[in-house]
Amino acid sequence: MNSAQDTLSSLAQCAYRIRRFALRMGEVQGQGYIGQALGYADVLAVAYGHALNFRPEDPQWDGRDRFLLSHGHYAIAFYAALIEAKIISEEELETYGSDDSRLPMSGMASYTPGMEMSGGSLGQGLPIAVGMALALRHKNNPAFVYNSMSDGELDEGSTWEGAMAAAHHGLGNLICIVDINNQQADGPSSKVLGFEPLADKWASFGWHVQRVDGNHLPAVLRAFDTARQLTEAKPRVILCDTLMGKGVPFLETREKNHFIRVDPPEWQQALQVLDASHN
Ligand SMILES: Cc1ncc(C[n+]2csc(CCOP(=O)(O)OP(=O)(O)O)c2C)c(N)n1
Ligand SMILES: [Mg+2]
Repeated sequence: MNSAQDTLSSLAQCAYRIRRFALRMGEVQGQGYIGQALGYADVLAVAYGHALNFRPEDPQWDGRDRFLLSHGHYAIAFYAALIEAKIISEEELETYGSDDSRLPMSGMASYTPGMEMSGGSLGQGLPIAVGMALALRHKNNPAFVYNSMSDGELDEGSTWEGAMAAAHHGLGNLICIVDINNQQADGPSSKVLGFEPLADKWASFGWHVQRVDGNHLPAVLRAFDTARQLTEAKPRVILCDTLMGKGVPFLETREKNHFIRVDPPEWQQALQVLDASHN
């Protein structure tokens, strides 16, 4: 195998383990934002398995790339990635969502190492990321700021204020990742508040835009590399079309999959299906 194939096969393993860890945490609580975790695992694998610069033993290292989980309800997906990143241990996922755990059900910066912001109120990540990117540039710190957000956050005015400010300030150190799963708490995003043509919208706000199949690892990998290597003084956005529940067909087709409760035997079934499709 050449090194590009090595990278892809190691990222496929990483994405598979992220899905497994997320399913295990779901089993611990019997419920959760599982569909999002399965759908976003490939993007998180590329972020934590390839693109981000960080030191697992020192999550506050000043030179680290900042990864903001604006959609705090994706915490289960993010904790799975933090395990892959060796920032938290696999054993710790057994505490997910319980009292005194460092892994609450929504992302909280003061609880979890590697969590840069407290999410929950949607649409806050991009404006915070703009401030961080400005501050890093001011300090001549070459780190990137990644803002990870959901398509539901496109409904928030603060997102577009942040987008406009980022372009105004020429923030080439800011990369925004949008998980377009066409799903929100109240139904399909296209029915709640249509946002297409999305690539044109970001471009007209002054951003460098890429739109990719967020479940196709080679495409996601290329997009992250392109975003990091561009020399233009422009913020970059990667629009990732993903499938909720990806890898577990009976969850891919489940209706109302924003927050799912799964019967106890179904967790094992989900793991078996995932294992079978991976091997
Ligand atoms: C400012 C704000 N408004 C409303 C909510 C309630 N809310 C929680 S999750 C959610 C759905 C948002 O869409 P998305 O994140 O795309 O949903 P998913 O893909 O996870 O199903 C909403 C409206 C919130 N958390 N914050
Ligand atoms: Mg969504």
